[in-house]
Amino acid sequence: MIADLILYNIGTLVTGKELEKKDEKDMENIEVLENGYLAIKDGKILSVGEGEYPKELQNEKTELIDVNGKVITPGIIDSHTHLVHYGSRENELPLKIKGVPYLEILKQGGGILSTVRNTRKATEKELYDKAYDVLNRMAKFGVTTVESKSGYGLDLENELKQLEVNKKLNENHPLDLVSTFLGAHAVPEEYIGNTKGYIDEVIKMLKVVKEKDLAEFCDIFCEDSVFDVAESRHILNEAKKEGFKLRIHADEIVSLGGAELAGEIGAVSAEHLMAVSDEGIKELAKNNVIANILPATSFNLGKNYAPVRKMINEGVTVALSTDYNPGSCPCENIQLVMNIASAQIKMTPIEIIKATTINAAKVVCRENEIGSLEVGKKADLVIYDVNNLNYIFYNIGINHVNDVFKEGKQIVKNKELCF
Ligand code: IZC
Ligand code: ZN
Repeated sequence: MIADLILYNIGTLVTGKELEKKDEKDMENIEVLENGYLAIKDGKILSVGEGEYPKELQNEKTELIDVNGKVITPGIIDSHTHLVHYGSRENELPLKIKGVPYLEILKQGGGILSTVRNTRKATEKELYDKAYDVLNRMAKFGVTTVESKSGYGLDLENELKQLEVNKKLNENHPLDLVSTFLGAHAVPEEYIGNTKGYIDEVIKMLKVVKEKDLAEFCDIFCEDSVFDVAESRHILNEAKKEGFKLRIHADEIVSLGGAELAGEIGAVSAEHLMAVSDEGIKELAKNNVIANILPATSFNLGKNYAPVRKMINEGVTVALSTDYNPGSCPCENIQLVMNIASAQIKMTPIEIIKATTINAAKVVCRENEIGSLEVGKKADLVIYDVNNLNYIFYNIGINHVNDVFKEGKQIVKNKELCF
């Protein structure tokens, strides 16, 4: 077969293909090729290898790109974001700096509830335009797939409005979106003191969201003074009955047992885990729940990092994402997350690439399509303007991505969007 595009002279080609683990705690088990090539046809990987590319893949129509010894990885997957929302919360910054806790600001009617007020007032177009710009910037940082949650409507009309925006962005923007219903993100103002009443509403919303096919996952903010473990179990069980895949904001601030619940209920992933217990880590490992770690949130809240090395030692599958949201983590930059993971969590470059590619693909249940550069998968890839992988983690705080291809089409060229 003849390729549409061949990239050759790739100094370091992290294909992300999973190799057998050396032992249970090995998280560097992905393939890295030296002097590699990649051939692409119809948006998919046709051939990948080391050395000279096979000449039979090429004819006069094949586009050739000399990568000049630079580094390529699979497209980065940001598998936890609150992308679609309106307004911002910098007015809370002085409170945060003075030490007022995140959950206290929420209790006072700020935090998530402030974003809910703004999101309810916003039109679908306003939400769409704001999120579209963010996706553009995420693409420049090397991201090719984004998970996006609702959770700032907290009533049927406005949750659907957010999810419709997810759908339209997925249709119109080159990046792929994976949609999550997070109706149980907080108890809205009109239900304060009547959590049970709101949970009944969420369960009604689940059915409508499913009928309209607007979300694949159901998520919940299982947290002190938000939804407790019993309430979370109840909502997630109902979601499971409706056919949603499950994920949980678990043990972010207070150790409530969210990780244990994720294991018990068969969630795909548990997110945050800054306050996870040792027992919780064991449950994640035993039940193959992915730990989706969001270290820019720890950084921004000035809190501790999730015990990732402990999780890796216990054999837990670890992913990394931004948690982009208007409150705890207004960070669109996955490379900052990767830098923090290296400097603060002591993950190695290869572990971090694994956590943001194939493991993140598992968080969104797309590991058969994306997350590694293997024959038949989508040609989502990133070219970095560096000569070796370590450099990305050494020279921190700048964008090392030079070019991005989504399904074989170039969407970032020389650091600028080109679609
Ligand atoms: O808007 O504060 N943690 N949800 C759970 C968030 C952070 C988003 C927000
Ligand atoms: Zn979140």
